[in-house]
Amino acid sequence: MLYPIENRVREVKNLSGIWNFKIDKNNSGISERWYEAPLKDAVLMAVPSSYNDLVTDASEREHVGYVWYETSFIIPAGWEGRRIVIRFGSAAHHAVCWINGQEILRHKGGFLPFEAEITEIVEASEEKEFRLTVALSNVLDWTCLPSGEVVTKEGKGYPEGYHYQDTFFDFYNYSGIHRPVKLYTTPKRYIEDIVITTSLNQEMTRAEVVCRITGTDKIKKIQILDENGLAAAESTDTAETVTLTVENPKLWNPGKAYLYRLRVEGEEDSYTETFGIRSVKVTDKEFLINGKPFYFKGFGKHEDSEIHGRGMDLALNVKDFNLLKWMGANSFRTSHYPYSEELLMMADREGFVIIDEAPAVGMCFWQEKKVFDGTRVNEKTLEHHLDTLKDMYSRDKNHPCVVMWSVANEADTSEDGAVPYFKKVIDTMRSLDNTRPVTMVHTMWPSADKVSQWLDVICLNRYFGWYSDHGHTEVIKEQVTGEMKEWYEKYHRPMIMTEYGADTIPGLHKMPAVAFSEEFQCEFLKEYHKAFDELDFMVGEQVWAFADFQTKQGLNRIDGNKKGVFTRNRQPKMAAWLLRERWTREKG
Ligand code: GCB
Repeated sequence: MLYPIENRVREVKNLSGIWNFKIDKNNSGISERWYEAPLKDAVLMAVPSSYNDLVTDASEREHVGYVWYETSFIIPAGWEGRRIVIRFGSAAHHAVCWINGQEILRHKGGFLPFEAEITEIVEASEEKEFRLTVALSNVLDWTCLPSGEVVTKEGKGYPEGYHYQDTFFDFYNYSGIHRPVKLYTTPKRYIEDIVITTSLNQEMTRAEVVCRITGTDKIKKIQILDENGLAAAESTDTAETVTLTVENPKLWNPGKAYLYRLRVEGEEDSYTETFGIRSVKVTDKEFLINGKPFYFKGFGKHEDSEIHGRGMDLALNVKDFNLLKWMGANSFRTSHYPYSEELLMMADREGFVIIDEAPAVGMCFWQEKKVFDGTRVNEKTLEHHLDTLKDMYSRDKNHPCVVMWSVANEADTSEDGAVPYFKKVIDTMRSLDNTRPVTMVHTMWPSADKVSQWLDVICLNRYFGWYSDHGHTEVIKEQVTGEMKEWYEKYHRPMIMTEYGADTIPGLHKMPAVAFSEEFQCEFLKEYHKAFDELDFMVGEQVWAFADFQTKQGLNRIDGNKKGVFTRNRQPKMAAWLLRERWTREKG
């Protein structure tokens, strides 16, 4: 799947803006065929955004099931004879879309794009307005990623029909059309996809760029352009797969990005894809980018902010990147779902290194309940997981910033049922892409884990001194060291601490430090760092979390998770300076 672009033969119309919106209180809209006529009693809603924090009524914020979106558009006269596609950047979690009452697509999954060709059902005419209706459900069950359960309670003490959406992950189940909705055109014969794979010779003086171009158009010419627009290589080979050679390539490096463009000219269509030339390799103790050891310094993040919820926010992305640079961070993980394409494009340009994570989170009850014994995760979950990996790969494959895939966060990999499940998941990821390492992020302890033999890097989340021995920073160093060594001795893989952090109330100061104070967050992080600095197989540290974020309500969540080094509004806590001091020094 290619990102919609504009050029001589392609146009894009962004439908983002104020749409009509209606909560389907009884979830009866589909059976009552609301899509056949303009929505009645609709209110206004911003697209893209989550709707949850824009409404004023708690029952609307927490509504379980369908909400309806509606807008209208016209097709410009110049689009006559073009192929026309509608594309959603993402919508959480299940979408059904109609144009003038005719169904055009259905999609499951809240974090990746989906599209449908609509050439035959729209026409270019100034007088004709087309009504786009979207029914969007936020229900999560065990066939979804992330998974969830709708809980119903009956009997004494509960109002009739009482139910709510339960989730097993620590972020709010924001819902809505979260990323832009676009109409775009291509010529009738078109370029459907471009897969760019680069490899470098030993001396890094020559790059082979393999381009696989699919679609219905006949390709006439492909060209690699450097940042000055000069051709670095070109070919008129019309085969589906063409290999170009770039002599003395300028490499995409962390913090020092260099981007090439692949311009593909077909008989009718044309598309320009941005890419970078870099190599990624993993040894038993190192993560090498362009042959040099790379140490991940950064965070686990969320797409989350006040008002917008999970809605794409370009200003927020710019602010976050500036804060990351200020701190000397070089990387982040898209915990716990693939972030927007617009954000990855920025990371490509800024030279940020990204661990791209699938939305498989919450598959663990720390052995209180089984997950992989067929009662929860099931065949349909696996099928959807594999489809999601395919879609994630298909969207993100050409981004140089993406250096590793994470197929899941914190699954119970001690269960026997997890073994065939993750074997299939990891194998699928590898068969899609053999140029990037594959990881998954663990909460399991090393002696119990049964799947990491198939991973290239071991990523671990640990909260010693927080969820265990709460408040006791003095145990951290020994516990981190002991456990990291155990993992290393078992698997001999490089390791990244992908989460470590403590909830911190901004402005709460305590001397001596106690939990939740800014001083405590600093002391806590320092103890982890003492351990990291002595372990030669560690290839990174990513603090949990970049900024405070919203979660579901819970006794240990006072208006969300407060482990941010920045507040939700992106103001620094004391720990921001500590990390800046550490990460702007030579080695982390
Ligand atoms: C974790 C999860 C993350 C949570 C974090 C916490 O292990 O991966 O989603 O937010 O712990 O703060 O508890």
